[in-house]
Amino acid sequence: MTEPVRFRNFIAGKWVETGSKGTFENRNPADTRDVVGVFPSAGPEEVNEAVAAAKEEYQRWRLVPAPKRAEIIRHAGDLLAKHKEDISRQMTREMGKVLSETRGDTQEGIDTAYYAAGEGRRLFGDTVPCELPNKFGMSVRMPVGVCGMITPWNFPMAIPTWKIFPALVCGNTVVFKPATDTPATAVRFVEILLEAGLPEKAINIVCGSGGAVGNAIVDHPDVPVISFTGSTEVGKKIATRAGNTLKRVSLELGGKNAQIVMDDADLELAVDGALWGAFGTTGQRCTATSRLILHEKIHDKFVAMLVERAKGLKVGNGLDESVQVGPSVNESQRATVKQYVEIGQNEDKATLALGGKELTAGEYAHGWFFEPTIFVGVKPKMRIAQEEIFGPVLSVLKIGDLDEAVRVLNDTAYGLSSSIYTRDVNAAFRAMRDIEAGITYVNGPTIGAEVQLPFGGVKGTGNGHREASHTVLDTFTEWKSIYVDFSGKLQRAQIDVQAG
Ligand code: UN1
Repeated sequence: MTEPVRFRNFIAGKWVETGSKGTFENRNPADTRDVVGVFPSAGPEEVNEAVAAAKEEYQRWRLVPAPKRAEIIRHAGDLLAKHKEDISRQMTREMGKVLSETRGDTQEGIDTAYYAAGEGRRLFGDTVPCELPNKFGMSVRMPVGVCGMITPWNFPMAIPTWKIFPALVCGNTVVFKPATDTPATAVRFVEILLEAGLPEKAINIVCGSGGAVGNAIVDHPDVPVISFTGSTEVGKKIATRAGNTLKRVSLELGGKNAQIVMDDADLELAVDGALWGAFGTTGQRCTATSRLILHEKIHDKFVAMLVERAKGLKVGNGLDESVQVGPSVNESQRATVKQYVEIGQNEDKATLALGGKELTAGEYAHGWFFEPTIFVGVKPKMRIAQEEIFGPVLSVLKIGDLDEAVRVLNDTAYGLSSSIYTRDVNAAFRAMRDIEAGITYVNGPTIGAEVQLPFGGVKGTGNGHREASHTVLDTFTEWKSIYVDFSGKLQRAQIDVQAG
């Protein structure tokens, strides 16, 4: 046995191997005999050090012209592109999704780099006329300071880049806590930022648990912004805690996304969409299709087509290019999936049309595999139609018309992504208007958002912020209104002056 690779945190410009809370191991979910690395487990001491360094650097970085800051981000994009294959392979080893998807994840990071770099020459504000003569008014975006970034394991490269690239272009500095399931990809990302020329103290990575590192970042008085992607439960705790120091908190939380298939839809196309939406990334996307809402006229035919296709999905180690569905990320995630299948059968009394079991024999013996699973006969109030499962489990519901489809789709605590398959343009436009979600696809699955459009959701999915697009800038900048009076005398606004 070779010694596992030891990874380090990067704090206050130095790589540090030790953690005040010891170390933690990261294992390959497709084969847990494979140790991806050993990581320092940090705590509040390291967070304090990281925040102090980021705060100091902020005073220099904010004065670097935005186009210069953006050049570094563009270069980071070039480096991500150069190392795309290695990064993606390590990501598959670390969290299990198939290679074609980890390549897509890295590509999303590259796209985000170039998009954010373009902002270096925009960061638009307004110029507006003033009430008084010889006076000029404008609004400008100012950086906020040290940003605390707490990121999940399901998009280990894309999601950190969604937050960190725009924050840096805006002139902020960063303290980054990645998920403990995907620290290797996060460390690689930090190495790339440094290689691209980012000042050392502008980025700090502090690996460790949510309780020790995450809370210390959230509580820190010198961190004015938190950007978090993860579960609704944790998001609520973060927002509540962060209220004590009046932080701005951008939350990207859970989903219970649905695909509607109307009776006039192209069924082959809709089956392709449902398969990809439900079982891509092993259902571990916040945009995953976890409900399928079928028109009664096509319900039985569609279920038969879908089950047939889902049966053929190849489950396995994502490093094998022929595999389509990887493992759950860890033991507890697979246990959650199993628990929901039991709820579906015993409590909800839905009908299992496919799957439902852990895969444990032969090549699956050392990983967290689960069969692609489909429930039919699901009713809107059942737990498997309401609660986020984050695994390869699809709940199928039957409806009679578009109004009912939209009502059922909206009847959850979440509102991230949604989809409708129809060839009726009127139905499509009504759905686009009436669906309560941050993202709606017409004739496409619920996954696959592009970086130039706002990403986020309504209700329990978030708190009104949007990542990606130019909308992300609202999280990482403060508006400042500037008035320049060039009249050479005191001019008083809001004081009535008699005409003449
Ligand atoms: C997520 O699941 O947290 O839209 C992000 C998509 C991807 C991003 C998903 N571009 O499916």
